[in-house]
Amino acid sequence: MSISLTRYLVEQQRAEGHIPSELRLLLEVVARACKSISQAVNKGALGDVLGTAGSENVQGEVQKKLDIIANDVLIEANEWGGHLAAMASEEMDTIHVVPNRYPQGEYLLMFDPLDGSSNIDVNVSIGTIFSVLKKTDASKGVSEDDFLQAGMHQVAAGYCVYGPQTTLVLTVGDGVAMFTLDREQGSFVLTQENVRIPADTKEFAINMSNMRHWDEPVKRYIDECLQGEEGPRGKNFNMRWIASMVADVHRIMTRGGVFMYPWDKREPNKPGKLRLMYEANPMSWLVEQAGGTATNGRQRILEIQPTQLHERVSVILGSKNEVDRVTSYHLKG
Ligand code: AHM
Ligand code: MG
Repeated sequence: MSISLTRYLVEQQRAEGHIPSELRLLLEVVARACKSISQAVNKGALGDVLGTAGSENVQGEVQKKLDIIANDVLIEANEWGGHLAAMASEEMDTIHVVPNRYPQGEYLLMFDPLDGSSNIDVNVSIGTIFSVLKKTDASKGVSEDDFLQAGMHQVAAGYCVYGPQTTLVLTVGDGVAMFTLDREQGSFVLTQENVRIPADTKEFAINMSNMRHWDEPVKRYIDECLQGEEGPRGKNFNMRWIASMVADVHRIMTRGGVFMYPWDKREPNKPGKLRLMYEANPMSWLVEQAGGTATNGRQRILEIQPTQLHERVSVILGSKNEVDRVTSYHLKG
């Protein structure tokens, strides 16, 4: 008998006490929004959803039509339910406070509505990443400061990958569960529980074209992998790079591996390319919940105290023994 996302969440709420009803509602609404986004993604050229929108986001990146569509879907789905105080997104300069006409809840939702945007027009996997926090002071109005909590305070995190299948991957702090969208039923069905990332791997993911800009510890690690059986690692490695963090992390969730988007010398003043609050934090929590590790090379990502909504971070995550190795190379250097 198949278990729907709704049933899984109700059972979590009942048996484990992990999910208050407001959070359950929030997660169901996010899942519903992901279904709509999946539909828009699937239409492609037939739905006039490909190409650029002719605008830039706060980080100076050109926005694709689907970036904006996905952002709007998530905002519209979530603002009226009474479970949220505010939302923040890669595609919005500042936070979106729930309008006065709707009741305000205590939760804060952050998302990268469409991750891996460069893959949209070429029909390669993309995804949505989300992270949920709770306001620390329920008696005050919501502001951007409420969002600036370290990742270890997340109460839920997940992503939805729009690939050959649409798969929602979720944690509420009790391990990681995967749900596959059954398009005939219109619902997400539980397809894997207790997802575990093996501690060892022979696969790494990094954008090799940036090699000349990397820092020494990253160069050393990749160089040792490339030497294969004849090198210090004594085994051959395989490489993958999808240019969509969601798809790369999903592969790691499924069969292990290490993913890196490290700091590099192209823009030395930026700590990295990926964003801490709505990319690195949710992915790091999911990875840790599946037995993996996530650091910025020196520190556990979930312990980083954010100072800005859109701040960036260096990311090394996945199979524990590999991430520990890369981290140790940084700490020794
Ligand atoms: P986006 O959120 O604007 O799509 O950018 C983030 C993406 C990640 O999904 C992916 O790992 C990385 O950027 C790819 O970068 P690059 O094009 O440098 O390979
Ligand atoms: Mg992104």
